[in-house]
Amino acid sequence: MQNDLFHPDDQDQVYRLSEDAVFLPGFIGAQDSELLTALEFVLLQSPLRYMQTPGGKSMSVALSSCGALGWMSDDKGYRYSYIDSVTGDPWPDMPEVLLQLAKSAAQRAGFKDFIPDACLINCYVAGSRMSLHQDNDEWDLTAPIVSISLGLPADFLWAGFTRSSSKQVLLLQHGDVLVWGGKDRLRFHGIKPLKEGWHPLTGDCRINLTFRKAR
Ligand code: MD3
Ligand code: FE
Repeated sequence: MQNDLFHPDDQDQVYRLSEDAVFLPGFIGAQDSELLTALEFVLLQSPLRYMQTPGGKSMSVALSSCGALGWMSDDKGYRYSYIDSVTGDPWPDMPEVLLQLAKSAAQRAGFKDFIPDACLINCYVAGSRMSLHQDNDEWDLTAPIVSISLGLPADFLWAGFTRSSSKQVLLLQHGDVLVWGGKDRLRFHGIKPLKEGWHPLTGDCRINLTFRKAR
């Protein structure tokens, strides 16, 4: 029988994937519903939308943002903007519960004083995928990226520093957090096509939040 008194909660586990990459399974814990409620309010102001790649293809992941800066893609390329081009307004404020979780995850992973100015919201349904890429649209590549997974599970692929480097797979589940900084900030990564399913809090989708210092 498992010794419950001395068995650490899932929430306290810290796995180092690489020198500057940390996996915090279940880090979100019981704050999940509060977080999703805050997110619903954000998405009422800047709804999820399917963006076009610079090459003119529709992305299979629906996107929005909150915080001072939001990420966008169109025929002119990828960039951060202070204005949501769909609403013509600034992006919604980053809810305090999201900001504090991102800061505490960064702290837990050993990155002090992380102050994100952008939170990208990715929404996956069955079949949605994100092909292998690097995140390099940010001004300050010394700041880490904190990612929170919610809802349906997905296979996350992470590789080295070239597209053809060998890949590892990590199953990301509801409440899991990843932090990528320092030497690991420019690793190639992606998400395999989402499998059909149902999650009590998000229904038929997976939501991923990534907190960044864009400027
Ligand atoms: C590794 N999102 O929005 S999160 C993205 O699950 C993105 O939606 C994926 O890749 C998703 O750009 C993966 C995990 C993640 C985020 C940023 C990283 C891994 C990273 C930056 C550098 C290296
Ligand atoms: Fe990415």
